[in-house]
Amino acid sequence: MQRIVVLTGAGISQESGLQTFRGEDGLWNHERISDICTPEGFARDPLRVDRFYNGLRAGLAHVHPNAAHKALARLEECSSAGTWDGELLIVTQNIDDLHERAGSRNIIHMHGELMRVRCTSCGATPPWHADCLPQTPCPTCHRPTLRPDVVWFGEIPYHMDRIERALHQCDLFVAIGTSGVVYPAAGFVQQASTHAETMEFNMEPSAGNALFDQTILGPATKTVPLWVR
Ligand code: BJW
Repeated sequence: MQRIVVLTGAGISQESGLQTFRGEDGLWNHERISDICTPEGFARDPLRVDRFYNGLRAGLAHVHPNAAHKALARLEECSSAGTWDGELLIVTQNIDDLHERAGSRNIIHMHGELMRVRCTSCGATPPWHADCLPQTPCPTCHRPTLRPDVVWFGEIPYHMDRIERALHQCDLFVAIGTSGVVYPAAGFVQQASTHAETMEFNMEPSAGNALFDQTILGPATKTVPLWVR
């Protein structure tokens, strides 16, 4: 049985029409990270942060999974159908839902999900609704303590125990479309490379490129389907 962990970043959704963070026309070129992507920024101006994520939510409604998302979903399907003796876990840093819409099921959103909100009182993560505001009561505990279900800088990403276990047990670690500058995800290749093969798919070598056994450069919609084929 082959165990594969695939780490995805904003680059896999770029050809669906979603902006990456750090590219030439990246999201961070128009916003200060400290205003949007930190708990302090949200405490200072929750409406501004809400506006930012509402803009991303609106954009998400108009995009579709691309050939790279679909290729990964097909690989998982081969495992369920018994035509491949393997197991695929997608660990995505992305808050979009394009992997799910492509059909992937074994997936961890380590940085949260755009289409959910999180209650800081009870921890519930109900789906986001258009009338959700920072003062809206949580549907579970009724306190007005909802925030975007997004992991900001200084916060601990979700499901780290499960991710660490999967990295420890995998035979192949693949990173797709991530710049390799944000930890802990940027450190996964080092953890996996003690015992597993490692591969990177990107437009250009990422920050951690020297740690990968193999690099495949090019747009993910071309390179990933060729690899999965
Ligand atoms: C294509 C393509 C195509 C384009 N085909 N490829 C100093 C040293 C080390 C660490 C730290 C430090 N100071 C602070 C830290 C920690 C900090 C950190 O890493 N900071 C660095 C910036 C220095 N990390 C944290 O705070 C994290 N928490 C943490 O560390 O807790 C401690 C802890 C952890 C574990 C256990 C115990 C304790 C939290 C990080 C939260 C990140 N959140 C964000 C925002 C969420 C969503 C939102 O607001 O919209 O997550 S930031 C942003 O960056 C987002 C992304 O998921 C993340 C990574 O970005 P990604 O996906 O790599 O996108 P880009 O744009 O950077 O790159 C795109 C890539 O695609 C490029 O390489 C392109 O070439 C490529 N590409 N088109 C293929 N078509």
